[in-house]
Amino acid sequence: MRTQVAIVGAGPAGLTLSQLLHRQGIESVVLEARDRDYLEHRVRAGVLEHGTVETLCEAGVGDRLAGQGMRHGGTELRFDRRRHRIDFEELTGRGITVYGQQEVVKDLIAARLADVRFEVADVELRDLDTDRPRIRYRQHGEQHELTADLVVGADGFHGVCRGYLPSPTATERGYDYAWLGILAEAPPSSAELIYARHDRGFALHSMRSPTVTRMYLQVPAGTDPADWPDDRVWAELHTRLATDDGFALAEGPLLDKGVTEMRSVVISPLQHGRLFLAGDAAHIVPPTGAKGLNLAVADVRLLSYAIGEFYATGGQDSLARYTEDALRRVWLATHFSWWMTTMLHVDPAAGEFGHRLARAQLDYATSSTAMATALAENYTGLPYDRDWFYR
Ligand code: FAS
Ligand code: PHB
Repeated sequence: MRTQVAIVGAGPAGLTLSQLLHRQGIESVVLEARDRDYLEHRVRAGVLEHGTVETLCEAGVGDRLAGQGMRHGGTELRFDRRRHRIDFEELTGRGITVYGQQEVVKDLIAARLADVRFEVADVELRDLDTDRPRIRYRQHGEQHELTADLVVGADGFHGVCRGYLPSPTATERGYDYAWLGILAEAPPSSAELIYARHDRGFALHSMRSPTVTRMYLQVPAGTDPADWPDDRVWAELHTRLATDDGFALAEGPLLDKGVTEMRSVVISPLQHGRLFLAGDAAHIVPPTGAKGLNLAVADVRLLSYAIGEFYATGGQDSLARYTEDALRRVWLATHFSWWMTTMLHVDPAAGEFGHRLARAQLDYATSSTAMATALAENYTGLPYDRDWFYR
């Protein structure tokens, strides 16, 4: 088989790129290890930056998002049992949209179904340093080979494509804590997200629909979800989210429970010959700033500009500078994710000095318009237009 762009991975990065290229008349084939049902039910991110929403709508896959996505004009920081709203609209003129990652993936698969190969295995990349790279893979027991002009590794942090970079560096930082996430069949108890710092740890109240709430608790790294029976989860959420003005948290049956480890990793370079990495294959961030999914979309928006130029003019300058252009935004998002994480989580290793610094940042972010604007600008999303990327 032959195509113009071969993409490994049908997550948000791979599927969004395939759709953006399709809208430019550029062919692609997406190779995916899992089956469609798994991808469309994997519970992950929930917050879309304004740029991500714009990108999906411009790409022609925003109809359900426009109808079902929940638009938020702000968020709440909660500490000392008191509420502090950060008004995104007033500070930046923009908001965010809450719409589950699995819904984004459903919309993209529906648009790209003819060009996605599910349940592939043994993906191997070949001839990346030539102008005819090849991908060998197996599907349903048969061996296949796909030739292309370009290969994009969008296969997530545990994928194989990063392994084809000759000598990448990984700049990283670990955290001594993780998130226990639950999905509950309960109406959200707040119209907007609540980020709470309590002496016992961080808690986040998010949502997926008017009847489904998504919440997280800071737990020690390596926590086993089995150690957190439902009643213990609810008791801890009530404690950490309590306010003096009587906040009431609605309970309901749990639909999902899992632990997400927290790490920051940035790979460099993001390319080798005709191979380009995007999304979690290239970087991961702690979920506190809601940047993972949005960074993946920003990467492929940038790649779609460079690939479009390659096919329109034959020029390869933008492809050659992809790493430099992508990592500028990746490090801004990595910094914001680190700042939100250290400000809102109780880190035993940080001691009293670290605790006081975190409290000072919360006090400043909720009393200074300048600092609140910095938070709002990062949270709702940095610009995503071509000029900003190539500034
Ligand atoms: P993905 O990992 O989504 O997709 C990669 C795809 O490649 C997968 O479908 C995989 O099956 C496939 N693949 C892997 N190896 C392959 C191979 N060898 N051959 C073919 N296909 C292969 N982000 C947030 O912003 N907020 C959150 O709350 C949040 N929660 C998360 C919870 C969990 C448990 C995890 C793991 C991540 C979470 N993230 C969150 C981050 C997450 O949303 C990612 O940023 C997002 O999925 C990145 O998208 P992709 O880069 O497309 O990678
Ligand atoms: C979610 O709804 O899953 C979510 C929201 C905000 C975050 C992380 C996760 O910062």
